[in-house]
Amino acid sequence: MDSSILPRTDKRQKLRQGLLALIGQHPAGARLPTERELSERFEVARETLRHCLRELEDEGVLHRRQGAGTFVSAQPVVKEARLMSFSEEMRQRGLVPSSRLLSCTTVQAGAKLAHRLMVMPGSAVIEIRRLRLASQEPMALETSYLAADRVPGFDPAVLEQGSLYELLEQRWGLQLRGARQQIEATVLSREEAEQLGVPPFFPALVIERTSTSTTGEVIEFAKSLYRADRYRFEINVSR
Ligand code: 16G
Repeated sequence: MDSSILPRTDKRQKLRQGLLALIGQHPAGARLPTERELSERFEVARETLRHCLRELEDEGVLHRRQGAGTFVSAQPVVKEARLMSFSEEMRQRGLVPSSRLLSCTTVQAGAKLAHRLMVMPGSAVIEIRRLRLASQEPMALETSYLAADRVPGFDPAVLEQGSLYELLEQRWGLQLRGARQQIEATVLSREEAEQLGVPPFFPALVIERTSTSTTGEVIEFAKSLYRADRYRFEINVSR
Protein backbone atom coordinates (compact mmCIF):
# COMPACT_ATOMS: atom_id res chain seq x y z
CA MET A 1 0.00 0.00 0.00
CA ASP A 2 1.27 3.46 -0.88
CA SER A 3 1.97 5.23 2.40
CA SER A 4 0.69 8.53 0.96
CA ILE A 5 -2.91 7.27 1.02
CA LEU A 6 -2.84 6.07 4.61
CA PRO A 7 -5.06 8.01 7.00
CA ARG A 8 -3.13 10.61 8.96
CA THR A 9 -3.01 8.76 12.28
CA ASP A 10 -1.90 5.46 10.67
CA LYS A 11 0.80 7.35 8.84
CA ARG A 12 2.02 8.92 12.06
CA GLN A 13 1.92 5.56 13.81
CA LYS A 14 3.90 3.98 10.98
CA LEU A 15 6.42 6.80 11.06
CA ARG A 16 6.79 6.48 14.81
CA GLN A 17 7.40 2.72 14.56
CA GLY A 18 9.85 3.25 11.73
CA LEU A 19 11.76 5.87 13.69
CA LEU A 20 11.84 3.70 16.82
CA ALA A 21 13.16 0.79 14.78
CA LEU A 22 15.82 3.04 13.26
CA ILE A 23 16.77 4.43 16.69
CA GLY A 24 16.97 0.86 18.00
CA GLN A 25 19.69 0.09 15.46
CA HIS A 26 21.92 2.86 16.80
CA PRO A 27 23.84 3.08 20.07
CA ALA A 28 23.21 5.97 22.48
CA GLY A 29 24.85 9.17 21.23
CA ALA A 30 24.65 8.24 17.53
CA ARG A 31 23.47 10.93 15.12
CA LEU A 32 20.37 10.18 13.07
CA PRO A 33 20.04 11.18 9.40
CA THR A 34 18.94 14.75 8.66
CA GLU A 35 15.28 15.77 8.66
CA ARG A 36 15.35 15.92 4.87
CA GLU A 37 16.72 12.38 4.59
CA LEU A 38 14.26 11.07 7.16
CA SER A 39 11.23 12.65 5.52
CA GLU A 40 12.31 11.17 2.17
CA ARG A 41 12.99 7.77 3.65
CA PHE A 42 9.61 7.56 5.42
CA GLU A 43 7.76 9.45 2.69
CA VAL A 44 6.20 12.01 5.02
CA ALA A 45 6.01 15.79 5.03
CA ARG A 46 8.69 17.64 7.02
CA GLU A 47 6.04 18.95 9.41
CA THR A 48 4.79 15.41 10.19
CA LEU A 49 8.33 14.27 10.78
CA ARG A 50 9.13 17.21 13.08
CA HIS A 51 6.00 16.55 15.09
CA CYS A 52 7.03 12.92 15.62
CA LEU A 53 10.63 13.86 16.47
CA ARG A 54 9.33 16.36 19.04
CA GLU A 55 7.21 13.63 20.64
CA LEU A 56 10.15 11.24 20.82
CA GLU A 57 12.26 14.03 22.26
CA ASP A 58 9.65 14.68 24.96
CA GLU A 59 9.69 10.97 25.78
CA GLY A 60 13.47 11.07 26.20
CA VAL A 61 14.13 8.69 23.31
CA LEU A 62 16.23 11.22 21.41
CA HIS A 63 17.54 14.75 21.78
CA ARG A 64 18.25 17.49 19.30
CA ARG A 65 21.10 19.94 19.34
CA GLN A 66 20.70 23.20 17.49
CA GLY A 67 22.70 23.09 14.28
CA ALA A 68 24.25 19.70 15.12
CA GLY A 69 21.41 17.26 14.47
CA THR A 70 19.29 14.64 16.18
CA PHE A 71 20.91 12.13 18.54
CA VAL A 72 19.87 8.86 20.13
CA SER A 73 19.49 9.23 23.92
CA ALA A 74 20.61 6.66 26.46
CA GLN A 75 17.09 6.43 27.80
CA PRO A 76 16.34 3.65 30.22
CA VAL A 77 14.11 0.93 28.87
CA VAL A 78 10.81 0.94 30.74
CA LYS A 79 9.51 -2.40 31.91
CA GLU A 80 5.82 -3.17 31.95
CA ALA A 81 4.13 -5.52 34.37
CA ARG A 82 2.85 -7.97 31.73
CA LEU A 83 4.85 -11.21 31.78
CA MET A 84 7.14 -10.78 28.83
CA SER A 85 10.34 -12.39 27.72
CA PHE A 86 13.42 -10.27 27.28
CA SER A 87 13.07 -10.66 23.50
CA GLU A 88 9.43 -9.50 23.47
CA GLU A 89 10.16 -6.58 25.72
CA MET A 90 13.06 -5.29 23.66
CA ARG A 91 11.23 -5.74 20.36
CA GLN A 92 8.28 -3.83 21.72
CA ARG A 93 10.63 -0.91 22.27
CA GLY A 94 12.02 -1.03 18.76
CA LEU A 95 15.29 -2.62 19.96
CA VAL A 96 16.81 -5.77 18.52
CA PRO A 97 17.24 -8.51 21.17
CA SER A 98 20.13 -10.93 21.09
CA SER A 99 22.06 -13.13 23.50
CA ARG A 100 25.49 -14.47 24.12
CA LEU A 101 25.46 -17.85 25.80
CA LEU A 102 28.07 -17.70 28.57
CA SER A 103 27.58 -21.18 29.99
CA CYS A 104 25.10 -24.01 30.31
CA THR A 105 25.68 -26.71 32.91
CA THR A 106 23.69 -29.24 34.89
CA VAL A 107 23.89 -28.70 38.65
CA GLN A 108 22.35 -30.40 41.66
CA ALA A 109 19.64 -28.37 43.33
CA GLY A 110 20.59 -27.14 46.79
CA ALA A 111 17.82 -26.66 49.36
CA LYS A 112 17.05 -23.08 48.32
CA LEU A 113 16.95 -23.71 44.57
CA ALA A 114 14.96 -26.91 45.07
CA HIS A 115 12.40 -24.96 47.07
CA ARG A 116 12.15 -22.30 44.37
CA LEU A 117 11.73 -24.78 41.54
CA MET A 118 9.54 -27.09 43.65
CA VAL A 119 11.79 -30.11 43.04
CA MET A 120 13.54 -32.52 45.40
CA PRO A 121 16.87 -31.29 46.78
CA GLY A 122 19.70 -32.91 44.84
CA SER A 123 17.72 -33.23 41.60
CA ALA A 124 19.25 -32.15 38.29
CA VAL A 125 18.80 -28.53 37.33
CA ILE A 126 19.98 -26.85 34.13
CA GLU A 127 21.78 -23.57 34.75
CA ILE A 128 21.98 -21.21 31.77
CA ARG A 129 23.99 -18.00 31.91
CA ARG A 130 23.40 -15.46 29.14
CA LEU A 131 24.45 -11.95 28.36
CA ARG A 132 21.38 -10.18 26.99
CA LEU A 133 21.88 -7.42 24.46
CA ALA A 134 19.53 -4.79 23.12
CA SER A 135 20.55 -3.53 19.69
CA GLN A 136 24.06 -4.86 20.29
CA GLU A 137 24.42 -3.09 23.61
CA PRO A 138 24.82 -5.24 26.76
CA MET A 139 21.72 -4.77 28.90
CA ALA A 140 21.55 -7.65 31.39
CA LEU A 141 23.26 -10.73 32.72
CA GLU A 142 20.77 -13.49 33.19
CA THR A 143 20.99 -16.85 34.96
CA SER A 144 18.07 -19.21 34.40
CA TYR A 145 17.41 -22.46 36.22
CA LEU A 146 15.13 -25.14 34.81
CA ALA A 147 14.31 -28.52 36.36
CA ALA A 148 16.05 -30.95 33.96
CA ASP A 149 13.18 -33.44 33.90
CA ARG A 150 10.73 -30.78 32.69
CA VAL A 151 12.82 -30.09 29.58
CA PRO A 152 14.16 -33.47 28.39
CA GLY A 153 16.80 -33.23 25.64
CA PHE A 154 17.47 -29.55 26.35
CA ASP A 155 19.98 -28.18 23.85
CA PRO A 156 21.42 -24.77 24.79
CA ALA A 157 22.80 -24.11 21.30
CA VAL A 158 19.44 -22.75 20.11
CA LEU A 159 19.61 -20.03 22.77
CA GLU A 160 22.51 -18.33 20.99
CA GLN A 161 19.91 -16.91 18.64
CA GLY A 162 16.48 -17.49 20.00
CA SER A 163 14.19 -16.96 22.92
CA LEU A 164 13.98 -19.29 25.91
CA TYR A 165 10.25 -18.70 26.32
CA GLU A 166 9.62 -19.54 22.65
CA LEU A 167 11.69 -22.69 22.99
CA LEU A 168 9.82 -23.79 26.12
CA GLU A 169 6.53 -23.27 24.36
CA GLN A 170 7.40 -24.77 21.00
CA ARG A 171 9.47 -27.75 22.13
CA TRP A 172 7.73 -28.82 25.35
CA GLY A 173 4.41 -26.99 25.10
CA LEU A 174 5.14 -25.12 28.34
CA GLN A 175 2.98 -22.00 28.41
CA LEU A 176 3.86 -19.49 31.10
CA ARG A 177 0.97 -18.03 33.00
CA GLY A 178 2.56 -15.73 35.52
CA ALA A 179 5.55 -15.02 37.70
CA ARG A 180 6.55 -13.72 41.06
CA GLN A 181 9.26 -11.10 40.93
CA GLN A 182 11.56 -9.44 43.39
CA ILE A 183 13.54 -6.35 42.55
CA GLU A 184 16.52 -5.05 44.47
CA ALA A 185 19.32 -2.57 43.98
CA THR A 186 22.91 -3.76 43.90
CA VAL A 187 26.36 -2.96 42.56
CA LEU A 188 28.08 -5.12 39.96
CA SER A 189 31.18 -7.14 40.74
CA ARG A 190 34.28 -6.54 38.64
CA GLU A 191 33.52 -9.52 36.41
CA GLU A 192 29.84 -8.68 35.97
CA ALA A 193 30.67 -5.06 35.18
CA GLU A 194 33.20 -6.16 32.58
CA GLN A 195 30.64 -8.41 30.89
CA LEU A 196 28.11 -5.58 30.83
CA GLY A 197 30.68 -3.09 29.54
CA VAL A 198 30.51 -0.68 32.51
CA PRO A 199 32.99 0.30 35.25
CA PRO A 200 33.33 -1.96 38.33
CA PHE A 201 30.79 -1.37 41.12
CA PHE A 202 28.36 0.15 38.65
CA PRO A 203 24.75 0.17 39.97
CA ALA A 204 22.34 -2.50 38.79
CA LEU A 205 18.88 -3.90 39.43
CA VAL A 206 18.63 -7.53 40.46
CA ILE A 207 15.37 -9.06 39.33
CA GLU A 208 14.49 -12.55 40.49
CA ARG A 209 11.61 -14.18 38.66
CA THR A 210 9.89 -17.47 39.42
CA SER A 211 7.64 -18.38 36.51
CA THR A 212 4.74 -20.79 36.63
CA SER A 213 3.06 -22.62 33.77
CA THR A 214 -0.65 -22.78 33.03
CA THR A 215 -0.67 -26.18 34.77
CA GLY A 216 0.76 -24.69 37.96
CA GLU A 217 4.31 -26.08 37.67
CA VAL A 218 7.28 -23.84 38.38
CA ILE A 219 9.13 -23.69 35.08
CA GLU A 220 11.97 -21.27 35.61
CA PHE A 221 13.76 -19.46 38.36
CA ALA A 222 15.89 -16.67 36.94
CA LYS A 223 18.14 -14.02 38.32
CA SER A 224 18.81 -11.05 36.08
CA LEU A 225 21.19 -8.17 36.61
CA TYR A 226 20.12 -5.12 34.63
CA ARG A 227 22.33 -2.09 34.09
CA ALA A 228 20.75 0.69 36.13
CA ASP A 229 21.49 3.31 33.47
CA ARG A 230 19.58 1.41 30.76
CA TYR A 231 16.65 -0.08 32.57
CA ARG A 232 13.76 1.32 34.56
CA PHE A 233 10.99 -0.68 36.14
CA GLU A 234 7.59 0.94 35.90
CA ILE A 235 4.20 -0.41 36.92
CA ASN A 236 0.72 0.99 36.87
CA VAL A 237 -1.14 0.81 40.15
CA SER A 238 -4.75 1.54 40.85
CA ARG A 239 -6.96 1.81 43.89
C1 16G B 1 13.19 -12.23 31.04
C2 16G B 1 13.03 -12.99 32.35
C3 16G B 1 13.81 -14.27 32.37
C4 16G B 1 13.57 -15.10 31.13
C5 16G B 1 13.76 -14.28 29.89
C6 16G B 1 13.37 -15.05 28.66
C7 16G B 1 13.02 -11.05 33.91
C8 16G B 1 13.56 -10.49 35.14
N1 16G B 1 13.50 -12.22 33.51
O1 16G B 1 14.44 -11.66 30.93
O2 16G B 1 13.42 -14.99 33.50
O3 16G B 1 14.46 -16.19 31.08
O4 16G B 1 12.96 -13.11 29.93
O5 16G B 1 13.73 -14.26 27.55
O6 16G B 1 12.17 -10.45 33.33
P1 16G B 1 13.90 -14.87 26.11
O7 16G B 1 12.65 -15.64 25.82
O8 16G B 1 14.12 -13.70 25.23
O9 16G B 1 15.09 -15.78 26.14
